Amino acid sequence: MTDSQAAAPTALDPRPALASAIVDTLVHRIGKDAQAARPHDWLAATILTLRNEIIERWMESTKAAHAAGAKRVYYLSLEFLIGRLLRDALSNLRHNDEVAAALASLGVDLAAIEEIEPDAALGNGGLGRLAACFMESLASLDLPAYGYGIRYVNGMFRQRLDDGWQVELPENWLAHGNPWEFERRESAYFVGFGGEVTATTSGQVHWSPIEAVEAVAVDTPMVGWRGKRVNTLRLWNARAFDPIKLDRFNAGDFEGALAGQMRAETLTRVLYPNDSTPAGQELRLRQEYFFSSASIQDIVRRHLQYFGDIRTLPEKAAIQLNDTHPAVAVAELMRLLTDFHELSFDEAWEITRATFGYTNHTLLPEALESWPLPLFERLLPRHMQIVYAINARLLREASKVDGIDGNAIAAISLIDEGGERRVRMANLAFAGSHSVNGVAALHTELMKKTVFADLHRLYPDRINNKTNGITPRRWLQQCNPGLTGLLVEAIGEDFKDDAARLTALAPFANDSSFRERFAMVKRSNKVTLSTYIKDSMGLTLDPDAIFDVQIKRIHEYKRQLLGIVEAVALYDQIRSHPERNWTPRVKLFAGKAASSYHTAKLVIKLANDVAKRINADPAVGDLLKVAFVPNYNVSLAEKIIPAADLSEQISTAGMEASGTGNMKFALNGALTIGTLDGANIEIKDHVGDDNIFIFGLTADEVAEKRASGYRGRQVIEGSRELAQAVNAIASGVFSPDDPDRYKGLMDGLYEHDWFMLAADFDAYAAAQREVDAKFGDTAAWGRSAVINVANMGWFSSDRTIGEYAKQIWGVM
Ligand code: CBF
Repeated sequence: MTDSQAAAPTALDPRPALASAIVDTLVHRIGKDAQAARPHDWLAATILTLRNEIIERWMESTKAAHAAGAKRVYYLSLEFLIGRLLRDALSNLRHNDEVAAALASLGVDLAAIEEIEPDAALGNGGLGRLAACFMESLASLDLPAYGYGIRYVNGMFRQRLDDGWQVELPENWLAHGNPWEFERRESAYFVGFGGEVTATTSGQVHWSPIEAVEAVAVDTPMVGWRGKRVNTLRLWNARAFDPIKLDRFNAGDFEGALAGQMRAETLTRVLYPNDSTPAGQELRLRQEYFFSSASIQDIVRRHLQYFGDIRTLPEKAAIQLNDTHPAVAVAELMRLLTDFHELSFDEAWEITRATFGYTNHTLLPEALESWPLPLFERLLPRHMQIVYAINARLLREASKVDGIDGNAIAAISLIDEGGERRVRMANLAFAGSHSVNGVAALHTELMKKTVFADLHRLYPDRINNKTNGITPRRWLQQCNPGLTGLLVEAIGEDFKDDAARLTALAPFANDSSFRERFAMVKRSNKVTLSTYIKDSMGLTLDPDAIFDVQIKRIHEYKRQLLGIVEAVALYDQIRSHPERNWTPRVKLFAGKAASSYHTAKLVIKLANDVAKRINADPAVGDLLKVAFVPNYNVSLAEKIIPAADLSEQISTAGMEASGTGNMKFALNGALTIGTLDGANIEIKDHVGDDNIFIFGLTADEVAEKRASGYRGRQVIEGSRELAQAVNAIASGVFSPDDPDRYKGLMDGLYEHDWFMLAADFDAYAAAQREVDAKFGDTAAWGRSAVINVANMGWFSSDRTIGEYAKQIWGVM
């Protein structure tokens, strides 16, 4: 397809009138003239003008799906990390140049206003960003779909570093309003909590909640590539039914009069409240039920409106549970089918199972949600009954299968009976779905062998793999226009419509003049990033150094600590052997730690302490620089990834389900240094062993070591480099103001080393020296970088969504 086949002209045309359309919007919608307008006004006016076209396409998409009686996909996710939307929409509608020119004619810089758009951070990390990539791919593949989630008033916190310590500040993405969203007051649902359940003699069950809130839909259009389709992201807002109790207000009890509204608003106030307190846990379960219930009611309402018969739900609706957060939706659909539509339990169960699919995103025990049974029962008494009924049926089925013994029954049960009784949401999601998928090949195999081993024995056909993907629109075309332009020159436009066509680039890996231009694009991206870091952090970077990047949530299993300890060891080596031909290196870290995760916060502080000392040491100069870039979010990732040479994907093998950052870096021509974990394995298979640096223990070896009672001490004492680095950190070399600050952290490596940092250290350091050598060989590095780009098309989320669509949802 060529540009002339881009989005057909509609509301924005005739194009020369675009500038006056924007001014008209500014005057009539924002209430300002061009002289008085501030940058935020221009941003809103631009979005509102562009939105006119989007709305028309949105309506067409909805009508077409209706006319065709199409099956719809419903993606339920507690997180949608959508980031900024203007550049995404402009680029997908191919209006970048016209809008930039129109704004320029008004003296407004498009890039500058794009930069002030708030980063919608309605998610924590990979799972939420995946949901955003999936929404974009669903629209790009022209599949009718709705995303359902929560409209958090404060998304993921803003991270500030105070003397290297993380400080969490509220993220106020709605401060200037949100021109993308549409409140749908008519799509509002009653969501109840607590109370009691009664049954009539005829068996009719009635739940009378003691408390209720109204869930009100707020819709955001999700524009697909070339504007082919526009789907809906429907986020729920909570409202009290009775926002103000006038009698109490008039009696002078102002707080009491507004308490209901406050309580309702708390539900959608903040993303993932700190759930370490009982009050926080309860809020989290309330959030999960709130959005699941509203979404299921909305899906059932739409189905009945369009198709009339609830029994045909699985033919017309595929509901995907993004992890266990919406798992209570299984019980909610059962409740609606049995209590309101009067289906038998068996029939309701058939329909439910045929409608739901469940994606598991982690095997970490702390992320496999379970709720204390008394809490679940108190908040959701009817659902508790349904969970018991499902469990009885499940355990009956299990007891008929050969080889399923008492232990297996206990593991399959929806109720964890070991210690405090808890409701297991992963088991509920598994039992209530016809498909259960993992997000990378290794992760899926480990699901079968570990957490779901017994459920897998019971339902051997249910678990399947769908390796994650990323949208190449945002993660190549939008974030890296330089590379995109070069690719178009080399292989034409086809790859924009089908990322698999990137393979056409492979022969260019051997073309030295192409490699030179490729290197120039990378260098220019590095200069841009260096300017950003200079402006925001005051640190000067050498764009000719290797940019070695680890950006992701801070977690022990992701092993930022391994990267830091290796930086300390390298620092030591450079000082001890200044005569060696060191490859200049910039080590960049960024990421947020959960507010209650003290070790992760200490790792951030350590990275900053190490950076402070190394960056000030004239003995290393430009040979080594370390920076922890604050407030990691989608927009920052869009700046850093195109500038990276080396992508750090160094999790303890078996612990990262997939990773998606790994895909974004490789697509932008960075080489990966990584373990055989998650999707790194499939990246290695696609780019080839010579174009990736793999090191360390395998998942099986990690499991064996743990089982054999491994401790880090012996390894540390046997590795001079590691021992020196660990001892320097432990003894306060990097924390002279508080010499014991990292003693406990380092003692942990000696005593248990659960994450195998010591065990993998030497292999990691050796791989880094291979990196140095290869980076020094410009031709070899360039060849590998080009081969990476050429082979990353498979990791497009279009491929992933295509697999879900065909194999799980039956919509392709
Ligand atoms: O599947 C998407 C991502 O999800 C996580 O971020 C998660 O929250 N469980 C995993 O940790 C990632 O490995 C995975 O890529």
